[in-house]
Amino acid sequence: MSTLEDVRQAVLVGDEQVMADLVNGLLKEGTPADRILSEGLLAGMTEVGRRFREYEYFIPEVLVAAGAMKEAMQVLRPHLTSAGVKPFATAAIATVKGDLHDIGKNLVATMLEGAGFEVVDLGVDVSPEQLVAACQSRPVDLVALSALLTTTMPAMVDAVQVLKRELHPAPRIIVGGAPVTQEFADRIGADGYGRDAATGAEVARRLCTK
Ligand code: B1M
Repeated sequence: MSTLEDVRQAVLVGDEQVMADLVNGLLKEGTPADRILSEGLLAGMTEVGRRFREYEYFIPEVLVAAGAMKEAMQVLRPHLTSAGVKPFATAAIATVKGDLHDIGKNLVATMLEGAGFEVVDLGVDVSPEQLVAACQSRPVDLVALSALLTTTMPAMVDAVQVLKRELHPAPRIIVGGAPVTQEFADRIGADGYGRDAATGAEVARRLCTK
């Protein structure tokens, strides 16, 4: 029988091999997917962050932990999203220029899918011009931007400015990521802010219902 603590530990040691079995085991026993995400995977990743900050972990350890998290998400994703529902809006999601962090962005993408969006994932290190081009190539109702570094927050400012200047009507814009706050979102003219992936999806849904 697997436990949420086993999942947390597997993230900490970056054990990709056991992830699918652990997550499938918990799902079979009836553990809700959102608890596996928050109390297993995210709890592990938070501890990885603390160890990285305090020089107990270095980049290789962080990368294997990220690999284990990704492996688990392959199994968990279909259980977090509702199947077969017609998308109620389209969201383009990206990590801003200069920033390569994608774990949080991928979670937000999953939650947006779960909230009924069709999600176009533009990846990481995405420039304002790429965002504009993506919005011009198909109808996009919402742009979701992630930044994990204080040094890439200015790229978020640029992205919001360029999207609002070039697109009429501009899509709704929601921002998030560890260094991003509601106050920053308001200051740069974003329409919404998500503290975490679940809140982000709720705010996104509200913005697109207005
Ligand atoms: Co980096 N890194 N990293 N890193 N990394 C951080 C962010 C850092 C806080 C670590 C630290 O020093 N304590 C620090 C930033 C410091 C700062 O700017 N204040 C840092 C640094 C410095 C760096 C490098 C510069 C290190 C170096 O090379 N010297 C470098 C930069 C590379 C670059 O981007 N150009 C770097 C590299 C890396 C790796 C490649 C090794 C790896 C990324 C792997 C990957 O993403 N594929 C990595 C990782 C894994 C981390 C930590 C440990 C974990 C990040 C993570 O995935 N967290 C991180 C420390 C930490 O955060 N504790 C750290 C789990 C994820 C689920 O959380 O992304 O915050 P997060 O997403 C959350 C919320 O923020 C929110 O929802 C999610 C939860 O529900 N959210 C949104 C995110 N986006 C949202 C968008 C929304 C709404 C909500 O709406 C659109």
